[in-house]
Amino acid sequence: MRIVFSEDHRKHFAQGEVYGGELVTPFERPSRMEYILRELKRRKMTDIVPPARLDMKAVKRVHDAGFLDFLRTAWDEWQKAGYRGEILPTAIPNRSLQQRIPRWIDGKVGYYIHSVETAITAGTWEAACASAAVALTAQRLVAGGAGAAFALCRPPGHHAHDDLYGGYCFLNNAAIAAQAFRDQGAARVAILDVDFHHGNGTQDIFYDRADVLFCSLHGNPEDCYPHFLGYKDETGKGKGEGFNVNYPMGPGTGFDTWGSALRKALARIKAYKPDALVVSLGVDAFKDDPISFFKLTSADFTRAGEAIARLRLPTLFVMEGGYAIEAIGVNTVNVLEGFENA
Ligand code: FKS
Ligand code: ZN
Repeated sequence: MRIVFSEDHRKHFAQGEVYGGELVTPFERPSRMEYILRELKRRKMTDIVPPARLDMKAVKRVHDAGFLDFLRTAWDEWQKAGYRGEILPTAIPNRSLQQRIPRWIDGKVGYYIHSVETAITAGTWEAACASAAVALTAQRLVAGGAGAAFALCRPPGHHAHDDLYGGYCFLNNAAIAAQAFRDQGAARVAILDVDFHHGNGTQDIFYDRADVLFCSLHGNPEDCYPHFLGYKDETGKGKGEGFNVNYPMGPGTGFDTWGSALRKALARIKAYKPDALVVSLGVDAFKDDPISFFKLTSADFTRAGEAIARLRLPTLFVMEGGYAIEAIGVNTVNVLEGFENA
């Protein structure tokens, strides 16, 4: 399988994540990529290429222009304000407050963020752009007939909305790639999100559209992040009614339950007859993941890859989460190998 990867992911490494009232070293850290690359090498999956230059027009198909300006200039404005730390919000325009975009940087941070664990630092914009370029380059390979490709993206993307960041995500790599398939002639695109966390950003971006089907397997939002989206009764709106499918599952869920949700999602995708499939591939459904509560084993990830392969669709895998870092390589590559060997 062709793999696309950029070392520029390293430019995003915040020192702090807000977790349980502390500032801890972020779970989403650069070394995650090293574990995945090491395992790819060990299994002789060495067809790894760097991304082409980022096509910003493709990013603008999904993201709001003001949001992109904000991400690009936030660090400079934060410096100019004289702040010494990383960018974290103070006030957020929840419920009864005005939804206007303020002039001052603190106001803009609050306006464009949805989850405060995620800090922006000096290289965040460049790293996020490199990650989107990785997704778009791998998307081109699949559109060009490669059959499948793996976009080894970092930072991840599925929690980013058109104009909101958070949950370690800035640009929605999977959504940008799905939209690129559409813009290059695919009539219908399906997105399968198997990350432990609901892909709230991806859902929201395509919620009122029938040309992109979104199916997500994740922890029940009543029990875990992102808390405020990902319920079963969110089925799409307007033309998009019926084209959003959530499979929330509770603490302790193992492959018996998860695998049958996967089968249902795959059946829904098959019935949709998409021209391409984008898989938001997080491996935090793993039993030892430090911030999740599913119980998948490493072998289960191979089975998931095999099941996805049975759709026989042009498939783009886009890396999302996974924080049990000694196992992240094995689990990720198991999905890819399961897919290839099916
Ligand atoms: C747990 C706190 C959880 C945020 C979790 C973000 C998850 C990110 C992800 C992604 F794929 F985007 F990286 N805090 N007590 O894994 O979904
Ligand atoms: Zn996740």
